[in-house]
Amino acid sequence: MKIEKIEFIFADLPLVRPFQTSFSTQTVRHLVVVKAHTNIGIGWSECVAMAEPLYSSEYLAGCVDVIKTFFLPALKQAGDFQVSEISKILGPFLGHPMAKAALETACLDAQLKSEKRSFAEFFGATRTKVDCGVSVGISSSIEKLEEEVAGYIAEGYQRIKLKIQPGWDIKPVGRIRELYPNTLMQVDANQAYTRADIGHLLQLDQFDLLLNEQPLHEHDIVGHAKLAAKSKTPVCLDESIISLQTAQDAIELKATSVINIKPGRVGGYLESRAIHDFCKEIGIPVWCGGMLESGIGRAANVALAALDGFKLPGDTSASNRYYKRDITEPFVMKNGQLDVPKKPGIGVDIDEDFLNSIAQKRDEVKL
Ligand code: SMG
Ligand code: MG
Repeated sequence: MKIEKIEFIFADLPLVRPFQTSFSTQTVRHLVVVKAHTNIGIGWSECVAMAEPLYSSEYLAGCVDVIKTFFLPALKQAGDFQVSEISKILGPFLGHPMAKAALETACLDAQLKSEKRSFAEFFGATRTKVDCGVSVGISSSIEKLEEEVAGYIAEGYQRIKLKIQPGWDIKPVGRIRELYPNTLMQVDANQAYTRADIGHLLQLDQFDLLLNEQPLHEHDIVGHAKLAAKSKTPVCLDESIISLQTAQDAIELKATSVINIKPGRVGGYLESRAIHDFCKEIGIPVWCGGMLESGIGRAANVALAALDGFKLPGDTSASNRYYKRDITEPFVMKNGQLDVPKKPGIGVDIDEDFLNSIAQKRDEVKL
């Protein structure tokens, strides 16, 4: 295939409630939607980076810049390429997995639409529905947290992930565990602790959690291994895993026994599938993470989560957990599950009128 033009649509989607993590409070999802015009048709994706480099070193404006300045000229020079060749063509450019993923996904959508195949079919998905978990932000009080969690439980979410940080951990987690003794629960600190906190983190073992996600700095693989050696709660890496290689290394070093796969963080869906395949082979459970995606990214994530090795409910929540109105048809949860899109490509339609109505800025590159 060949890319003829890429449009970047910058748009803001307000969240239904603020989402506080150990590194920020978001009230709006700043989106960059990518519309790729190719010789075989149009493909869509969204870039999952945040507006600021707080979750990882990438940020939206930087992603658009690296795509325009380096990735598109390299793809143009490559001539006719296959989607499976994109990561190799872009390989000389270090880092920037979220930017690479955005470009690869838009091309994959165009290709699969032209072949009338869905993402799920292309991945080799074995399920038609996926189990939903929900990620619950840090609250202003334990009472507010109880209220929010009660709402999600009533809606049918199958797993609760509590965001934690120093000063907001043992007490809130203990209270939610007390209220819901049988609910699947896990925690995520987004790197807010250090090795000096290992003793403190071991107190989480009393709550029978599914996993403890990325408690330490993304580069502290040895620290995670030290924690894992002492902890009954499985350690799960998120930010540290940026490729199949880093997943293999972290597993070998016993720093992680569960992996959160986020396609943007690892450079795309093809690398995600490779991590899934490797983990399935060696019996490491994986689950699908989230970056507050709009329906565009959610559709592809749900298709990925339908693969066999995704053993735990993902941060694949219903659209209404995030947005009053989405830029695609909404994902609606039924019995704690979302349907895997069946239509070609990402399998959802973009509401371009609505997207245009919330667009703040546009950029385009003709090749
Ligand atoms: O998409 O439901 C979602 C958010 C899930 O907690 C979530 N994501 O570290 O796993 C994580 C965070 C990263 C994004 S926070 C802005
Ligand atoms: Mg995480």
